[in-house]
Amino acid sequence: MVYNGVIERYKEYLPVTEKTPIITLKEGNTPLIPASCLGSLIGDNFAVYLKYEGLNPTGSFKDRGMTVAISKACEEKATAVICASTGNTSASSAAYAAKAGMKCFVLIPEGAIALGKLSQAFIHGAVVLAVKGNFDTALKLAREITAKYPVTLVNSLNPYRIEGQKTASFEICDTLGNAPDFQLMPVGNAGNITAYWKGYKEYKEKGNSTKLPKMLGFQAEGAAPIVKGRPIKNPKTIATAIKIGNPASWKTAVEARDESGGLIDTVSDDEIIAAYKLLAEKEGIFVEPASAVSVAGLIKLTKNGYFKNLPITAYQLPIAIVCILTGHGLKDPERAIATIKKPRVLKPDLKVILKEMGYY
Ligand code: AN7
Repeated sequence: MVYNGVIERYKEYLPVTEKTPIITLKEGNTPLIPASCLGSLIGDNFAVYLKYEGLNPTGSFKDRGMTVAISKACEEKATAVICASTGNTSASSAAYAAKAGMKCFVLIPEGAIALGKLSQAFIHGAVVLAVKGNFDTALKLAREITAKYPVTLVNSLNPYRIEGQKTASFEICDTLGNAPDFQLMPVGNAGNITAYWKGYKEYKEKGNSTKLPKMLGFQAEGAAPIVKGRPIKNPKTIATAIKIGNPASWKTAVEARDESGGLIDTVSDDEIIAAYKLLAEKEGIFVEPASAVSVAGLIKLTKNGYFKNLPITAYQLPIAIVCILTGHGLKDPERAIATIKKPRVLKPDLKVILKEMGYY
């Protein structure tokens, strides 16, 4: 069967009708990859999977929400959209707006966007407005603009974004045959954890799964408002995608945590980089730093004994753990280059090269 994107696949769960023009780049249907190396780290009773959302059309999970937000904007005859963004939302909105023939404005915090994301917004023809300030400042401005002018906000405050993003939880259930026992993910503006939790609950209500996962969210130590219980004025982390000090969906993230019996914790930048390298070197998966947060969280909880102390008999084995990898590594090539040793430049001499390879 031809795959036509998340709206067609899950339309009975989405706020669309026959009248909705479907603007799609065939997002979704991303692989759930068994992580053998990470699995062995935790123990025999566990199976770890990676939901590789970096394989969406613009390289991040945002496309799931954007197809619904832009399709509905189109249905409502909008001609322009705007978002504030740490990068991925701007890339996605620019691409989907281009497909829909709409104007796209993006407000970005000056100097804080990874190169790949910025290039996407530019090449898709968005009007890129760099603001002196952080993401939270940019989002406030975007909200003010959309309250007064005929421009549709496509940040995750737009409920259609959440609706689209919840399809990732449906895919996980469809692939595993049930919901996982634990789901780990990064938390920035907190729309995605809100979307997954909504999706898991709806799928269970419809009888498509019999359980709900514990939602385990992670923020970067220097940008952890939910963990600290207060907004952070100057958030700091190398994971620029989640450098957010006052998440818009704070309340619903806390609900997801508490209703599921999960947690929201921090990981340090060093832990993020270690997980980033481990994913690339041991699992063959290149993600951006914010996405490595899920795996950094998994390693942290494993070290803390979180999984060791579980009442194993209460579970159907193996216990399924899913880490969400939200964005592709090529989004932030500069971070990858900064993380590795620079290659030495060699003479074009066979002996010299073979020596470097360890064969001579
Ligand atoms: C790769 O693009 O907020 O908790 O403006 O790009 O739903 O915000 C991006 C967020 C995780 C956090 N991983 O998701 C934006 C933006 C990646 C991201 C998140 C983002 P939310």
